[in-house]
Amino acid sequence: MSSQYERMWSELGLDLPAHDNLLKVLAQFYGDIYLSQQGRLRGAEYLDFVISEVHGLRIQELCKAKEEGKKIVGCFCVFVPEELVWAANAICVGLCAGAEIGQAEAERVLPRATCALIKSFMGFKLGRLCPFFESSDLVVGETTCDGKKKAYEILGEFCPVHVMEIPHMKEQWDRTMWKAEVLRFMRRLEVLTGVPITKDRLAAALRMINERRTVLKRLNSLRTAIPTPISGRDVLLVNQISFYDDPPRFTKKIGELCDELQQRVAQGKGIVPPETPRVMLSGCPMAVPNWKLPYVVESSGAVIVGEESCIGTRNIRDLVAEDGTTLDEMIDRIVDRYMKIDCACFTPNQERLEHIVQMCQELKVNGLIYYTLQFCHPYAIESYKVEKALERIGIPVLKIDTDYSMEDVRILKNRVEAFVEMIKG
Ligand code: BJ8
Repeated sequence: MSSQYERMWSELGLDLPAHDNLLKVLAQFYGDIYLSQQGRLRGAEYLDFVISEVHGLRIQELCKAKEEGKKIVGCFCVFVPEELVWAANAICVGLCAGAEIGQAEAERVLPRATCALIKSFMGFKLGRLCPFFESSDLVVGETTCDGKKKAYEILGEFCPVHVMEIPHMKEQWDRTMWKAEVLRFMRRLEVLTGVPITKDRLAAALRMINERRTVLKRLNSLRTAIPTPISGRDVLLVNQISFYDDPPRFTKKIGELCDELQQRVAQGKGIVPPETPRVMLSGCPMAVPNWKLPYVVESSGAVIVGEESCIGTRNIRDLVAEDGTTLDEMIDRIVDRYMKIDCACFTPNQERLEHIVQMCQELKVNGLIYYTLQFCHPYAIESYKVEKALERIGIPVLKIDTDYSMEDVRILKNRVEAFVEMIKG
């Protein structure tokens, strides 16, 4: 792929030798974790293709769109109302934040004791390694956790950044503030693109993103079957790709994959034997290519049947109601939908506990693995309440606190294997 796209990457200003290295490592990692799986679906070819072309064909599409006058808006958080981005005729993309990359550059501007996700996006930017970043005309940050909030101030020295203030409680006042923030974001997008967000444009964007969320809901509901018809690794990948690929294409392809899954379920076929322990992951988001823990879990005799995470159920649980008839009503529907997000940055955050309990029951899990990135206080501290809530319904919990390095794989594997043995019963 390198030679074919080298000119484009160089025009985007990427550090070509370092980027080449990254692609090589990624290809090897993907081969080991994904292509080695037995009994994958035909529909997984789409996933393999998107990943193999994620810095190639997709970037080419973005460059072409830019030539035609479109703007690219990059973001990191599911709190950013992407419907507005599409309604302003811009393209919304998730930015790379899931690899241990550009560490030295990142640690020049950030303390070492910063969560891996933040260090990763800073490293991708300062190391000039992410073509999505380099294509972005605007990066949208948010005041979710303190680490991100302060890191965006620094990131703003290297690219245009718009920071959205995120409420941390769910009182009426918080909703009022959030609506003001949504409107401020809308105006920023209109200035960026020169395209006014009209009622019709917004209605079309709401429909498009709702359709994408709906197909992901269908996927999640199909995997509740026993035996589960698809690996957790593949579902994580589907969720990760949903942040990069063109939404209508993604919806169509995942719809086809679901048709195939439906047949599997009807035939009682699974990706693993029916007695395989079913595990749910919960906690910090796993941005692409963070596949370490899912790989460890699924190579230790368990199967992942759910992800209580932003790159998982949190991003698809709620749709934006499409019954708004005026622009203001539509904005209200967006505001309400995003206020339902139960990120650990909220206090109190009882809904999250209820959602986790509900998911564990619906997915018939044998155990939950609570995953945090080191130095992520919101998720690490909330684990106390999650553990207690699950104790009440008899679901065992294993807590894993890690980063993006591969150094602890052996230790993680030992711990996960012991947990899987225990939940087998
Ligand atoms: S809505 S989970 S995507 S903020 S892992 S950077 S919280 S220290 S990522 Fe998130 Fe939005 Fe919430 Fe979801 Fe901070 Fe924790 Fe790091 Fe985190």
